[in-house]
Amino acid sequence: MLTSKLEYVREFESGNKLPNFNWIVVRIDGWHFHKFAEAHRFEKPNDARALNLMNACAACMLENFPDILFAYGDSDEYSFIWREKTNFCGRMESQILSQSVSLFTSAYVMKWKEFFPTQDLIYPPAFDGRVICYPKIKLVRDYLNWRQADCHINNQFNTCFWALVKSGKSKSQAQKFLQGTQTAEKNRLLKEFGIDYGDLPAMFRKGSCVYEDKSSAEIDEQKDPKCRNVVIDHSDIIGNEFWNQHSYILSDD
Ligand code: DGT
Ligand code: MG
Ligand code: MG
Repeated sequence: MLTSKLEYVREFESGNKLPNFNWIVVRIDGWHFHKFAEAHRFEKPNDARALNLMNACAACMLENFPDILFAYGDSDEYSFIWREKTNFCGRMESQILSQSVSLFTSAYVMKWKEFFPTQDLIYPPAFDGRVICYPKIKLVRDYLNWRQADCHINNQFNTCFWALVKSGKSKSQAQKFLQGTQTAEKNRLLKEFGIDYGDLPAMFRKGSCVYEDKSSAEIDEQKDPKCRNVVIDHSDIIGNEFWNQHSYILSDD
């Protein structure tokens, strides 16, 4: 009796159902990771342990959420592309977002020791998240192009910045020195420090892609058919080659 009388409070709940026939992108980003990276002694400008941990969390997302088709990440961020026709959580934005952020964060904490065996996790990391809907596949491709281009620009800048700082310049001098420089000038500068930009690990230059590999999946009768063959690589996703070779990823029906 009492509960039915009180149920009217439910009507105050607001929910946002994401529009049908839209690809859903969830982007997660580390909260104040400049501070978190410092506190946990991340190597500069790229800490392979931290990036591999992010990649393992992204793989965990694909293993747990079958409607995620593709993920791309670099630095402290990851973007997840959900099937256009997903009906996960009835397409309710707050549920998709909160489940994504909470699973990613708990995986980050659970897997920490595996990637940082000699560094304690000294305070709880947090991630923010946002949802973006794209009605056309071209927009999804352009979104991914934008994130990979951003990874390149940031990585090239950071590599130059830390090379200058290591050579004795102050942080503000290094910042000033790099102001307005173009890609070719930055590459020349790195050469002077004995760094060939193209030789840096692809994970630093290109970021990471996580997806289900259906092309080479061998039929393993022991394996649960629901279990996805999730792979991580550092492909160039701006060109068409990757998408021509993996056309099944985004053409999912
Ligand atoms: P936010 O996202 O507004 O809460 O603030 P931040 O500090 O997370 O800034 P953001 O997301 O724009 O930039 C990522 C920060 O994370 C950047 O300041 C450096 C840090 N970071 C990410 N990956 C690495 C790494 O591999 N090594 C080091 N040293 N720092 C990293
Ligand atoms: Mg951040
Ligand atoms: Mg970030």
